[in-house]
Amino acid sequence: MWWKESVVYQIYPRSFRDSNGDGIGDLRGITGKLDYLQQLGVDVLWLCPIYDSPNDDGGYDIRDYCAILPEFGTMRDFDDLLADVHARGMKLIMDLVVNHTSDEHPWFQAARSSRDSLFRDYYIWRPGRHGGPPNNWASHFGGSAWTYDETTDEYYLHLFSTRQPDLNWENPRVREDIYAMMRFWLEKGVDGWRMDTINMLSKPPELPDAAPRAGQAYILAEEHFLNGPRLMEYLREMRDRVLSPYDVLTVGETPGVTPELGAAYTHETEGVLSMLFQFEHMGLDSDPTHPTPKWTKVPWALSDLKRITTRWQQALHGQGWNSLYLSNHDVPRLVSRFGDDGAYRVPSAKLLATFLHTLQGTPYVYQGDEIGMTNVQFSRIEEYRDIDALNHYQEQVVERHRDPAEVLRDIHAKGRDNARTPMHWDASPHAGFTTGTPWIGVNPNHTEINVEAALRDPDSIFWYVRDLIRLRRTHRVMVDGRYDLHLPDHPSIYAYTRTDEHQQMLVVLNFSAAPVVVDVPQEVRRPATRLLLANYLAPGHLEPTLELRAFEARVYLTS
Ligand code: GLO
Repeated sequence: MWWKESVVYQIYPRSFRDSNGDGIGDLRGITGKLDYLQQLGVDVLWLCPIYDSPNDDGGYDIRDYCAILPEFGTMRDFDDLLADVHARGMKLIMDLVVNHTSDEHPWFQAARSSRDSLFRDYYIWRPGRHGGPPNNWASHFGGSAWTYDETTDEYYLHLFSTRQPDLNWENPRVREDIYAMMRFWLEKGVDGWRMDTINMLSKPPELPDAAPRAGQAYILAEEHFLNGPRLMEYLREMRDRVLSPYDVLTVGETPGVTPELGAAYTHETEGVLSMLFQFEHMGLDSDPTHPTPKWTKVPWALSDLKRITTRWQQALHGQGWNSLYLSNHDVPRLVSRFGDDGAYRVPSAKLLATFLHTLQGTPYVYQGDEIGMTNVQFSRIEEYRDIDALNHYQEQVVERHRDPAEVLRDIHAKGRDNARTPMHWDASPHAGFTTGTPWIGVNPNHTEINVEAALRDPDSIFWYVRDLIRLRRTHRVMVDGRYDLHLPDHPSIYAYTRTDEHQQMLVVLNFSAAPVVVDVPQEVRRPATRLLLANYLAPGHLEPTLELRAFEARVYLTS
């Protein structure tokens, strides 16, 4: 499986690089930066949606699955990009967004025109109940998951924005049309998909109410729409009917998946996906008792990160395959969230990269993380673009009269725009992203944090990540080695080994700003253990006692 040896780089096209000065990143912008990506050493690119879309939700609302959004370029530009990627021996995967379409998709236009439309059943319609929506489900972006449609006097379901109606996967014609669309892209030569919210496809047909919760009119009914009754059947059908003749990577976005389910979905022989994105560690710094946990921020505990990571590493070893990620376009910047974006930005970003690249699984680098980009703090809500943040503000400030400064604090800490500000190429006014006016503000710290500066500095995060990627290519144990946790109860050190029949790799990470002295556990003290990589200058051999500085990371190898 080629994708077990790969490192994926995620591109948010709108914010990567603008080639024509309209302030919006585009396909030619990406093609122009392939040398840079190749220099980093990644071999798979994942493009967030580039399809024709009214852009209500950053392109995750698709109007035409087989056309390119004009702001991003043309199909010709796409073909050129794909050819150039392949010519370099790299691969390209797309975003598959098939839980829902845009409300401007011709299927939905037809569906909403009449109850007798041939496309009515492409979506999920229900009559209202007691003058309100059909059930108590909440949308991920706030409010009810149902919108009333006057023309036909029924409600349609949307787990996301009102402009993202959910497709009805029960309908075999929907599935056939999606499969045909997938074949279109496969025939062009794409190398796979990241599958958006793929474990939401199957809803129980009776659409039961979610268990009520005090003070909440609408409830995120995850117990009903995640991993639903026919999900495995649909994914098997997709595998057998579409994917199996092709050697592609599929990665499912699957919130609410346990390691046991994860092992089943990604199983070597019986599985339906190459790998998946589990979400347990994304909830580490949220208050789960709050009605909308994702907007809360609580201190996170290293013991939880160890517990979650260890379970996933062990459950999938020899069974399925992990994806490794700490960031993406939906969550804050990893260094701001799990590291220290102040005094220890560089060492903590390197420590987090070490963690990401030395576990078992396929690492995902989100654009800008390789130079340690940080969260952004816009001071006015008008500067934000993300529908989720804008809805949250509207609900909390306008409808519930909460203090605007407090709500902006939530958005600073957790908002998706933290990851969506333009990529920093250089120190010039728009960070070398565009010659025009960027669609969203550039983080002011680009004068210090940018690609040009990183390439010039031999100690930069960029070169460190490049080294980690190289190690994966030259050390098989990073791909196949079994994971074992050491010092399980240490409050600030995360230590683990990766072991195969030839080698053992020892990773020791100080996840705190305080220096720590730690005795190396007996079981990993082996003669001739040498230092492979570290984020500070460190002795070349493993000593019985280690003195680790703030966010110090060391990787040792025993052959
Ligand atoms: C995560 C997606 C997110 C989209 C959503 C709707 O859940 O990556 O960006 O808003 O899935 O398609």
